[in-house]
Amino acid sequence: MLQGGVSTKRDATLNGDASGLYTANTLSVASSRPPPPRAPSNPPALARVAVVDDDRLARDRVVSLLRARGHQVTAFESATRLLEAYKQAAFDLVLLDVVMEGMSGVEACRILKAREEGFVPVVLVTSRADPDARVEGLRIGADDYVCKPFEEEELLARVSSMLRIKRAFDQLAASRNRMAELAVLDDLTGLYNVRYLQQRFAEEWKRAERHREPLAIAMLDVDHFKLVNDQHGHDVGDAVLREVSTRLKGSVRDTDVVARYGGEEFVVLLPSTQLAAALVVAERIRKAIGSRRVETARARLDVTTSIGVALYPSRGVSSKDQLLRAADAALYRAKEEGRDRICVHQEQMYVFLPEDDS
Ligand code: GH3
Ligand code: MG
Ligand code: MG
Repeated sequence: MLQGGVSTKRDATLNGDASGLYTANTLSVASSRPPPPRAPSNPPALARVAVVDDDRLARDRVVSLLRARGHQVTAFESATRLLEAYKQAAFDLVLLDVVMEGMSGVEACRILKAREEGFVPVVLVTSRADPDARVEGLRIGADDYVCKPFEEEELLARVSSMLRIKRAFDQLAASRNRMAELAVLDDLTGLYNVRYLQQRFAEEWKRAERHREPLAIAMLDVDHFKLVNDQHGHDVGDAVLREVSTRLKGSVRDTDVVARYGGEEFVVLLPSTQLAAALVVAERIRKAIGSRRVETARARLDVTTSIGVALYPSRGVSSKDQLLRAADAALYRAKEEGRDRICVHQEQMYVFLPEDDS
């Protein structure tokens, strides 16, 4: 019987070399999803426009002008109403009358611009043509202004120009998000890269220490992978790594962190996970990769992995580097014990010799 209630199928032998490792070779199943991609937020060519004016005639004129151009227009009779609706609705442009009963357009603009939710252009529509009023509007963050009475073509031209800027801004924001995503992903497999792993590992370690929560780590290495490259070529090797990554990702929860550690080596961080649960996950991974042949363009291959598991807290593990080294030592032992198996670093120092599960 192993610690944490995981039962052995055959016998558990005390390992006399005090290495703190045991190996296992048992089974179970499950699945999960990779993190969802972030959707870009391009506004449609036809925009969602908010028109705010306390004068009904002036408001209706702008609304019908914009609707005639196909825009989706919502009209508000006061700045307060706009601000209430603004939390739920997403607008691509706001046209704000300046002189209104209650809250002025300038004040509403100041409030809108203080929110950091991407870029939504605000155009002030003002009957105050004096330069001071215009300067004040622009100073508090308005993006443009139109003087009343306005030419319809001028208003439409300013609306188009603002929407062009809005679209450019959103495209830039989307590609910046995509770049940030790519910066943390491994090119070949789409798993997290080492840089991201190190950052998350540091965070998860701090959290585990502070809240006295367990943190498990599994380190995997594909067995005899060099043979795959040698016998079938590097591109088949790459395809195998991609398929291994897919099966690996499909075997863990969304909250677990799966990274390519280098070459054919992978690391899974399992936050808030005790030893018994970590073993179940490791076994699920081993089975997901090894129980079905990997199909590539030129070959169907049997692929197996060796997995080292370590847990914080456990004896001899008082830093995150020690936790990583413990998993690495356990992986090394799994290789030594014959590959296609799990080895666990723990204080009881058991070597587990499982029943043949084929
Ligand atoms: P073991 O069971 O002891 O792990 O044996 P192994 O052959 O898997 O280990 P070894 O470290 O000798 O070989 C790893 C091989 O992985 C060698 C290297 O060329 C290959 N490799 C590393 N990165 C990539 C990659 O991105 N694509 C491909 N196709 N091969 C890679
Ligand atoms: Mg290997
Ligand atoms: Mg290796």
